[in-house]
Amino acid sequence: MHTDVNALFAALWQDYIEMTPSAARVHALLGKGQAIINDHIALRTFNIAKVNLSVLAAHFEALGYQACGDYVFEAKKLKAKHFEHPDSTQPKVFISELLVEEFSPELQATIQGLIAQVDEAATRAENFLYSGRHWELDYGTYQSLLAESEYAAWVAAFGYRANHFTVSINHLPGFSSILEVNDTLKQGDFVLNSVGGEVKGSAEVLLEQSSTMADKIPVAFKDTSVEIPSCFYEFALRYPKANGELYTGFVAASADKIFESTNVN
Ligand code: OOG
Ligand code: NI
Repeated sequence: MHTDVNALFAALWQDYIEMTPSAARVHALLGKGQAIINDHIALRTFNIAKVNLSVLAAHFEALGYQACGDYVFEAKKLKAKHFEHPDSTQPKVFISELLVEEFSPELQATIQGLIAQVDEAATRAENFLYSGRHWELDYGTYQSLLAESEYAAWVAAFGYRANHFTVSINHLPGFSSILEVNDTLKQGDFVLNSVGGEVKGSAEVLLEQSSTMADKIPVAFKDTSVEIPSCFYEFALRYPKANGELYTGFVAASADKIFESTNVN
């Protein structure tokens, strides 16, 4: 486990930009050379005890993060929690886990077979949250997972790493609305996730979000190398609650659509 929250995020970021070649262009376009404040990052896993949400969360809890919200995604068969640090300038963390037992016996057997290859000690190692895949995977297995769950296929292909970072529009000089951010991205030739509309959420639910569609990068399978969707960039604008403080939670109906930023089409 890391003992320094900044060192953990620096390592997560280094891994993320290798998976997401367009991240540097997004930064150049929106940040104009200035530092960008991240609203949150997200990680994915399976609900198998060796690697479940709590195992990932322990790495953040050791740094002072606390669980603050629970979310359920019935159709996608996922559960999630979000975590906040006492220092509100640190990014929030959204961790989800796939409810493996709700899928076909074939998918369950495949996932159990992958997780059996994970060394339990590795899940507590300092680098676990950006250690990628701990198993062999052939392309045919990836495709059969994809047919049942895009999420299962993504975790099988990429393992443990941030699947997105999120620009805090509240802290982004020169932009006052999410529409301006989206227009700038589209003028820069980025493809936005348009599932349910380019802007997810509203001022009424205190959170507006948008995201790019994931980059495609070559991934080495056991038998071949294929370009598949890797990681994406998200943009979030938070609104104040009645007490004047910015809302810090997530919105399940919006998150449900953000997950689709790693869909193959
Ligand atoms: C997480 C999707 C949800 C948000 O901000 O609502 C999310 C994921 O794609 O793993 O990031
Ligand atoms: Ni997000």
